[in-house]
Amino acid sequence: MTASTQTPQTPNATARPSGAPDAAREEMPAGFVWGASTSAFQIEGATGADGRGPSIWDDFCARPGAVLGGDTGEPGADHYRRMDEDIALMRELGLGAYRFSVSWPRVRPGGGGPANRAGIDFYDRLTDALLEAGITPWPTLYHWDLPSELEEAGGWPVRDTALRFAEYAALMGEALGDRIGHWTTLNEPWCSAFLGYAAGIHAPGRTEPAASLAAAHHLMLGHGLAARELRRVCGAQVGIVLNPAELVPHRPVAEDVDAVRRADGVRNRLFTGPLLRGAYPDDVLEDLAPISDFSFVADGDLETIAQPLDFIGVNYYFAERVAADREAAGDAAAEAGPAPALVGTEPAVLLPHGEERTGMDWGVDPRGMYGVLTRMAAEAPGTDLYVTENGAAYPDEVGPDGRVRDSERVSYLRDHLLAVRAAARGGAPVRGYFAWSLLDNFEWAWGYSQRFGLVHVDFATQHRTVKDSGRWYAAAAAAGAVPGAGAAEG
Ligand code: IFM
Repeated sequence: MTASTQTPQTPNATARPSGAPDAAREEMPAGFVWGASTSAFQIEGATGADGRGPSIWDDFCARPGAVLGGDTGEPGADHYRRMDEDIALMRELGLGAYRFSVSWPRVRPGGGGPANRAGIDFYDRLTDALLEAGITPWPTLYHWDLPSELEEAGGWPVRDTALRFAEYAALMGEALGDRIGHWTTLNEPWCSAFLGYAAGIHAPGRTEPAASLAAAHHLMLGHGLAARELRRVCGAQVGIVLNPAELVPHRPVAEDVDAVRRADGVRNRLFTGPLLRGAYPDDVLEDLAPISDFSFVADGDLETIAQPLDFIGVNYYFAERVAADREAAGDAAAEAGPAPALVGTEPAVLLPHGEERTGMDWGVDPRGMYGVLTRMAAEAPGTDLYVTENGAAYPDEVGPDGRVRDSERVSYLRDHLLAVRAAARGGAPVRGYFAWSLLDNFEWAWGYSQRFGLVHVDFATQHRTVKDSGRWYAAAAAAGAVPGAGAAEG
């Protein structure tokens, strides 16, 4: 099957699809990178191919009730076998860069031990094919698929996992480093630590608050060690991808404002403290003292974690309101997320923010994008920022005419890109934007029920159809601008 040929218009500067930048367009800064992101477990499929080992997500999917509909990493978007078709789609969309993740269990199946040449070859071919297509490859080393053997040995709560991660980083640096300009170590370590080891709603599905804090520390230690290894073997730019939370008090009262401080401590400052300043914030250590004494922090760890960052990746989807407790949240309490994800901040509850909701029931609030970028710019002065993920899930369908009219996604992307532009104009050094996601894919505990792609994937046939949002994004990228006003149309 070839990349979608059904789209009635191929975007270019003269023939723009509806909703594309026009006279009211708003230009992005010169040199701005327009990309799209994916991750290995979410799109590759081929979980048993060519010597790939099992990961914690394969194991989690096999647990009854863990993933909606019993969905698994198969078939994904079958990208492992359709890489060429997908690169053709990226060209069709005019992407300047493609952010993908390397599957650790594909290239080093046991986490430690021997490398798997066939797995490395896949990323080698992907890198070459992207470069040949004029698309800059942006690999992420860890997007949540820890090799099962390492979880059996204790997982991220155990220091050894960070050491194995650094070895794996060196392996990939040696394999691809001559062609990679930007590496990212971890994707959203907050999710790995707290959704995986405290809330238990992501792999490995553990509900151990103390272990989740050790996991957060060892993830960051792994980042620091990996950054050193990458610089040693290939000297490329190295960054990390965070998902900073934009938190607002539910009510303008002292209790909710303090609940924001506590939630911000675990969601944001637990990571930015060590990464940017080489220290855990005092109030966070105090809030978390009943759970952990942080004795897992060894001499020298904080210096290792605070490696200089060439850039920071920022993933933003939605903002949240914080209420001091369920009583303070009132009727909204019914909407609260899973309490264990708020390790150390209970009884505070997080609530969706914004009138409009996406398919994930996430609130739509582009001001939060402006907020996280300007805050990160202030906290890490002089460090380049990239929006490494942003997007929305909607229940897209291919119409009888072969089109996917996803005007809500067009609006979402437009409004968030305008917020990015406002942050850049305000002085935040935002150098690029990667839409999440290139393809519809496996949305973790939600299985295949949520579609984030610019490109629709029929998971039964693997047929790809560029959505209206994909054509809109292509036109925006070609123009280097986003519409300034006007409703998005299908
Ligand atoms: O699909 C995920 C991605 O893997 C990490 N960031 C958020 C996305 C949407 O939930």
